[in-house]
Amino acid sequence: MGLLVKGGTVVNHDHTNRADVYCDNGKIISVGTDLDVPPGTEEVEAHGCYVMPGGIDPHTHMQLPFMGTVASEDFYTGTSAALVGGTTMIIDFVIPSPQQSLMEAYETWRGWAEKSVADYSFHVAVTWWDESVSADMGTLVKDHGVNSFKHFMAYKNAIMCADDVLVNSFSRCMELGAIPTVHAENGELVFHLQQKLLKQGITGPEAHPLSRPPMVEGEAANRAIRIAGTLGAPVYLVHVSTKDASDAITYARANGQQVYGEVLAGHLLIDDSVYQNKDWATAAAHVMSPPFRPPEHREALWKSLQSGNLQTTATDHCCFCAEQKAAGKDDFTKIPNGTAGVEDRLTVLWDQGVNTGRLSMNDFVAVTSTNTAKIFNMYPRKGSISPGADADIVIWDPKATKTISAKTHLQNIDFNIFEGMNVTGLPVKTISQGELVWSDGKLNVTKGRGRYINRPSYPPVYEILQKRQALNAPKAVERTAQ
Ligand code: URQ
Ligand code: ZN
Ligand code: ZN
Repeated sequence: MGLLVKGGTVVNHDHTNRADVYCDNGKIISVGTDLDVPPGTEEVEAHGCYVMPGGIDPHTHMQLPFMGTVASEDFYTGTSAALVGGTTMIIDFVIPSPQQSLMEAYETWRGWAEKSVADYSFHVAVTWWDESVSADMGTLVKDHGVNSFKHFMAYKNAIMCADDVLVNSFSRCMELGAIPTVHAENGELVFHLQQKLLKQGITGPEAHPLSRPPMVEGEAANRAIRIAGTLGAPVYLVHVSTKDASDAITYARANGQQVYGEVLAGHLLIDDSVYQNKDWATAAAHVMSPPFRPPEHREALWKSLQSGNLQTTATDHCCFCAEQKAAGKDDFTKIPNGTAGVEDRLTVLWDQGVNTGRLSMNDFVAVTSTNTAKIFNMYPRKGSISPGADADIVIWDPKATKTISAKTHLQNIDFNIFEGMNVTGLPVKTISQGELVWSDGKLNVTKGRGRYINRPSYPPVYEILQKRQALNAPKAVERTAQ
């Protein structure tokens, strides 16, 4: 049975117009006024609201096994919270242990994700290297719709990649038409600074940002960009948190390099004063990597987002409750890294982005949905209100208000980094796969309704890069025999 979204104003990344939207069989059929729809079509009221593409969060970690525990949010509760917040798709991460087959890890995560209630896809992390990793990357691209591979430059003695792995894997990505993505922090420097701080007897959460100062991100960001540039590969930097890294991206893009940057809602709103909180648990609840930064970095990130030098927003939703964080009571390096956000991303970005004039509504759609769909080659199936696109829609009431709190959020974590924030503008209805799943404060989903989304290889960037490579192909010097 179809749905007719009536009376709203459609906001896409590139235009805004008063239009109704008719959906059927999970797809958008038509957009416009006076639409011809079958009698008895269910109507969804959108007067006074904006009708936008459902949010896509390119960075989540549902039920991630990490630092001796498992993230408290699983794929069912996490995608439920996402839908309530207007996000209709997540891209999560398969993170093989070093020496673990990528295919084996991929099958494990696919099993975990079957209980999802919203659409999902996976970046696959390359955490070690040999020919079998290269082969598995090929299988994942060719047979499983993976077109992005993650590399952690941090987390020494765990999942950290040294430069040789980056060079091998970025090169393999180019052969396959996949995009390498990186967590850019110099893991050797972090490890050194962590040991130094512990020796100085600084063991609390206040040491966390001291062990990962902005230059630690700036160096790694620059290194990843240079490695990719030398190889001719694109590169996508996740959770850019500093002016250092966003400047490196801006410089590379200004010189024609295919570099993309993602910024977290948390890094756009929160600064490093949280680590000075006298309450240990509150300070520890904010321990994530990269850490929250001094205010000047936050302003630089907004400017980069406004200027288009950062293209996507995410949350890095990776939940650990108080008793899990307490593992690091006497040693900050043992506090599981991660914070939540999948339910609040759109709301806080509307409040601090659109309501303040930093972002237009079209910019908002671009950075919460469309740009991610384009970079990871799902557009216009995802990230668009247009005929043929998936019927993933958020109906936004710009006048609705609420106060964000862990007491009322759906996320399976006992803390909210946006606690107490009064916001104006809310997702009042969410349509996923053409079904009205969130409305009137009620979530109506069945476990397992979420779909795995294949992302074809050869994202748009590759046509450009292949032409360049052909133009600049090296030529041997012809020498006459002496
Ligand atoms: O580094 C990441 O993105 C994962 C392990 C989540 N934790 C975090 O602190 N960001
Ligand atoms: Zn990360
Ligand atoms: Zn992450």
